[in-house]
Amino acid sequence: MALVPPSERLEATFLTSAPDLRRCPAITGPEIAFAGRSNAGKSSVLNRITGNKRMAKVSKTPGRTQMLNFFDLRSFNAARLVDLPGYGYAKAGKQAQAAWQQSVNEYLSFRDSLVGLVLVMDIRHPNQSYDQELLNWSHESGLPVCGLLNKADKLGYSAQKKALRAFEQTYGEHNLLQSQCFSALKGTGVTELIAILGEWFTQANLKSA
Ligand SMILES: Nc1nc2c(ncn2[C@@H]2O[C@H](COP(=O)(O)OP(=O)(O)O)[C@@H](O)[C@H]2O)c(=O)[nH]1
Ligand SMILES: [Mg+2]
Repeated sequence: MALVPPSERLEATFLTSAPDLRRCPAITGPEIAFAGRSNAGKSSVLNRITGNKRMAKVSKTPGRTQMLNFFDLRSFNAARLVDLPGYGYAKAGKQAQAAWQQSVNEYLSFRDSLVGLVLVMDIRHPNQSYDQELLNWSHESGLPVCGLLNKADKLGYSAQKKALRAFEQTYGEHNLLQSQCFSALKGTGVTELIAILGEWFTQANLKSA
């Protein structure tokens, strides 16, 4: 994968992993969380926007994939990206999945620093059941969310637009939802996603000032 130009990435360094909300690091600033089904390409998206291979490595390290992983952002003062454990991993037992759900739900419900959620989906089959739950929940709780239709390179241009429109129509009422086609492989949508994250961080800083 080619490196993206500096203006098209967010410099980030791994801070720590936490198994649950109680063991998350002390809050220093706004956080944006990344969620998605296992294999939707969450690690690849994070790697692409940070241009940092080590980041994706952390996101893929066995053990850490079931943790909440925190990354400090250089570009925004005291801001962080949080990689949530991927859901629907078939090989994880029922007990592991339940523990996952609990830690993610607690983080999303009670982490005061959370200012936005990026939901990574495969553009060929977006809006699966837990995606729907997260999207409905973010609507009800007033949390800005970006529905990222990843692996756009797997479809032709018009099929991408069609998938995007269908997804947007499903959530027409959700006024805090932005949708974006993305390709971690090709870099499609990187500038747009970084702009959305920047907007959320800026709004958070204005509120806290
Ligand atoms: N064609 C294509 N493949 C992708 C893209 N993003 C991720 N993948 C592939 O999808 C698989 C899962 O990616 P990964 O980032 O590990 O997914 P995660 O489980 O959600 O973290 C890997 O084989 C990636 O190479 C993309 O934008 N386009
Ligand atoms: Mg991953």
